[in-house]
Amino acid sequence: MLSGIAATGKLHVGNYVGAMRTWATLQDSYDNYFFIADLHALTIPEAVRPDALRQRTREIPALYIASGIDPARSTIFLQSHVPAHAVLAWIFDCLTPVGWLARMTQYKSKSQSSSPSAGLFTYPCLQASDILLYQPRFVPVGEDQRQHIEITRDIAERFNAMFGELFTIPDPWIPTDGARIMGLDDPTEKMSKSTAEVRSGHAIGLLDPLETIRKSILRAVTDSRTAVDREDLSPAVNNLLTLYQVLSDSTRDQTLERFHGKGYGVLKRELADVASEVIGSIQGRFKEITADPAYIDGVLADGARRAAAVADVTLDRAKRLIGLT
Ligand code: AQP
Repeated sequence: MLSGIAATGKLHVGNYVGAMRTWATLQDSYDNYFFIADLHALTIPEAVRPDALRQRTREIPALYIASGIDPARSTIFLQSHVPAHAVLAWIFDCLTPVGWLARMTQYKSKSQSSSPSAGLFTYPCLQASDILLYQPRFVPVGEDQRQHIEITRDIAERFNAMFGELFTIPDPWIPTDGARIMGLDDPTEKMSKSTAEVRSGHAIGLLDPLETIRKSILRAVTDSRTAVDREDLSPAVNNLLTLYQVLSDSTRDQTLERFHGKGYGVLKRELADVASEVIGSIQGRFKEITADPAYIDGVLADGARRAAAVADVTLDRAKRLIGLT
């Protein structure tokens, strides 16, 4: 199993429930690789702040561990520490039709501003490389990553057909609930790290002060009604209910029964309580983990060694098949 998170901003509750929480739950059943996609953080150069990037590449692995990922059972590493990612990405750049990349919704939405970089266009090839080097069967991700897994499968199949069977074709593993958490300030937009950088009240940051988290939830957009109606949920109220459900480990039915007919204020207060409890305990573990800065460096160095041992073998096989010796 393999997955990762781009070091593009502060991690939020969507990253936790859509991805990290699933990783922690599944980690006992697989051989796991979880990376921090620092190279993907460079695709919009105007947004790169070197000091912040350096800080994130320490903060994110600490949050992985604080969220329950155990470095003894799962390999945690930085993408840029394993050079095979960039080499296989180039091979994939050369065999991926431009039309496949032009269809990617992330490129279409993020290329609207200024002059898009070549990296923003070709990053799906790097992501395919990130995944296929480890030959995973599953990639646990949120709903927004479905298209990326599809292009990864297409690239793997194209390579296998052109040069010989090498890559395992991975399946996405998308949680049934919480796979697409929406912004608290706009339920039509996915909660996102980069939006949170420019809009306060958009996201619930995993490292935000608990008081800020509570305020953001209490101020979350709802709709023109005042109470929960399980037969007629607006996207905003549905988003708050989903967050409550996953953070409290309840079922959909339990959540709907609990809040049906109750005012939005009650839902928000109870969500704020459960979010503070879950995120508060992640923050407590984060504090312990980061008390010794050498600890994370050690985890990343060990992770890079373990990851490279697998990635280099796959890269070597790909190079041989394609004629690079
Ligand atoms: N809102 C979300 N709800 C559920 N899952 C989500 N994920 C992201 N946002 C949500 C999942 O988190 C993992 C890491 O995402 P990523 O950083 O690789 O890319 P992203 O999906 O583009 O995340 P962001 O937060 O929206 O970042 P920016 O702002 O940089 O684009 C993935 O498994 C993703 O599905």
